[in-house]
Amino acid sequence: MDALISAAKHIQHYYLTGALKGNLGLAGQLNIQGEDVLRMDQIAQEITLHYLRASGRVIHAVSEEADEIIQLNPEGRYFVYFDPLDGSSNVPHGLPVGFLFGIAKRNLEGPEDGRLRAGKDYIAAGMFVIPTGTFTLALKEAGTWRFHIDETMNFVKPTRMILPEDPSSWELSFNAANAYAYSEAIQRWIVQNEKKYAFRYLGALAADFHRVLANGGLFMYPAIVNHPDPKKNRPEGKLRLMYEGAVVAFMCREAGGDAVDETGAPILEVQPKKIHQRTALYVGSKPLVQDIARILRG
Ligand code: AFP
Repeated sequence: MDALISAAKHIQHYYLTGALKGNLGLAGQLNIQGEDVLRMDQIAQEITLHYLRASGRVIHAVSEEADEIIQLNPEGRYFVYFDPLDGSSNVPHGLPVGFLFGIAKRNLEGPEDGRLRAGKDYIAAGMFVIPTGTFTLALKEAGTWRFHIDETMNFVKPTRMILPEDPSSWELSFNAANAYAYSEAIQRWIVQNEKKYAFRYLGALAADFHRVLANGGLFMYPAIVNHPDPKKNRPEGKLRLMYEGAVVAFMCREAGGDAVDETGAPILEVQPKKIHQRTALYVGSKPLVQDIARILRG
């Protein structure tokens, strides 16, 4: 955890000062000094790997930014699955991005085969919303907690997050511009429910889920199945299972909520077959997720 917290603080520093240094551009651009601009997500990746490697505690890591599993220390105790800078379309604007992670522990009872873990086998999952200085951490069977950064750059004052039962604060969060391409069943659900709740969408999973966790409601990124150009359909969903879907599903479960995929199956039960596996995602207050799950199961 210390390694991840140090990495997040370091990334936050770069992000806050990045606009001044011209670091918030795209790779391949030049800044005003004519130097190559390193993409923020590449910087975030390097920072995170530095701290994970230095900790000596991590056997291997899976990152959004790497094609293969990153082998670190075979003698380590943990597996870390992370996306150090999620929501990159917000970067040029200096708006919130996420650093999402899930942690699993090696088998301590026998040989360890290094297999990819499903969300139900994570021991912790969390997210930093950068550069807001908020950190949400869920520990297995110990709840979901939100911290705020103080003037000494420490994450302090944990508050337990429990999804509110009263629907008056609930929000819906999804990319409304895609709704025409969702399945007919999900389109019908939206028409029946959208007027009951407020609608919010920032385009960065950590920031959008941060709100849903506090206010209740539903974040969804459904499968795209009705695009007029069938090549643009995403029947498997857009978000990544190991370091997006399972991470928020884990935090949500510990806060009393639920999460399912496009088949209505619990996200935490899905066994990843490959590191960058995609998933559709419906996550948030139990009554809404279970209502959707019933529809998805048909
Ligand atoms: P990027 O990191 O590629 O911008 O994707 C962010 C993300 O994976 C997730 O954080 C958002 O919830 C989702 O994609 C937003 O996707 P749309 O831009 O299609 O709404």
